[in-house]
Amino acid sequence: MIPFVTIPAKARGRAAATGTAPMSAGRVSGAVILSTWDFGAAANAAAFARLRSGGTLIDAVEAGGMVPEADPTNHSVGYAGYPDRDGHVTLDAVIMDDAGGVGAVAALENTVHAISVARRVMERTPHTLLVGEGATRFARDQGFPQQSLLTPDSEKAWRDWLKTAKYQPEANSENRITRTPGGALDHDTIGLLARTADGRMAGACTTSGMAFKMRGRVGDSPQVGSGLYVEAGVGGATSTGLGEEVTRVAGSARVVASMRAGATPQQACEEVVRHIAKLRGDAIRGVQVGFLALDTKGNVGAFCLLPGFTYAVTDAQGTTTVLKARSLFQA
Ligand code: SD4
Repeated sequence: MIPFVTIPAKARGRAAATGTAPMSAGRVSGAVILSTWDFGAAANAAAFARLRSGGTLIDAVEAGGMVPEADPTNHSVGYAGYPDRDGHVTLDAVIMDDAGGVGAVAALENTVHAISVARRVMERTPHTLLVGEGATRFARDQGFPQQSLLTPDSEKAWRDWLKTAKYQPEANSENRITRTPGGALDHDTIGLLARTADGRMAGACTTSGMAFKMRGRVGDSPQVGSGLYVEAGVGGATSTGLGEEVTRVAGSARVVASMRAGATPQQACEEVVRHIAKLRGDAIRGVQVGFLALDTKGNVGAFCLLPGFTYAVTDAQGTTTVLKARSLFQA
């Protein structure tokens, strides 16, 4: 892991390095908050603030996920997410604690805070996952406001894509837009893991999924064991990148299983990435997949296929460091 930038006053906004919003001092004993990408720094700040004000771990990871969901400059989570190939923005999210609590939504529409709807699924239904029209109806029933998620920017990107791709389903189409395979704009789902001094943990993962996907496509993010997994006494893991490659191997559950068997979080992340590479061979050329892991002692792991995956770690003092994950392949 390569130190990238340290942010003692927690950052707000998309780029951690440019964050300026200071927060009052205060520590949360034993806290570690870990999230995907540099914009995770702002999410971590919100999660840390929630813990510091007496919130639970679930309150914290929900608060963290809500930050990129509301960010109009983030085109892969929540509001302003890139739409599917028919022009509908559909959101996927999951939230999970280490006591068997799980809630998720997939293909949710017209609702900014998918992570909060996922939490309601966990807390107010006997189910763990609601999808599509049913998820959207549940969001309305629960009082979440109806709002179009498509913005002029995301609509323009979709219309440009339609001209070139001619409506053909395509994995990894983000690379057409960013031209930086592996980087922050290539599949920038947010996955968060949080831990407190007592070794308890929770996690959240929220995304608008693959840009210009087929209608109805759901990736790894809302699927327990793929985009997120948390287990009491062991730790948690979350993923980002091309979801199909994670789902194929139930990636986050595999990371946690490795840790359960004695691997460190770093070893566990490396094992699953190497497994995907071996399993898929040429099929994953130019594809980004990244994993983060956190064990109950607060040790962190990160590994990915391609260079460019960054992540944010916040400690008990509330200091956030953005790091570059090591990758299996060079550019
Ligand atoms: C998914 N991992 O749906 C998520 C988000 C993403 O391109 O990276 N999309 O596959």
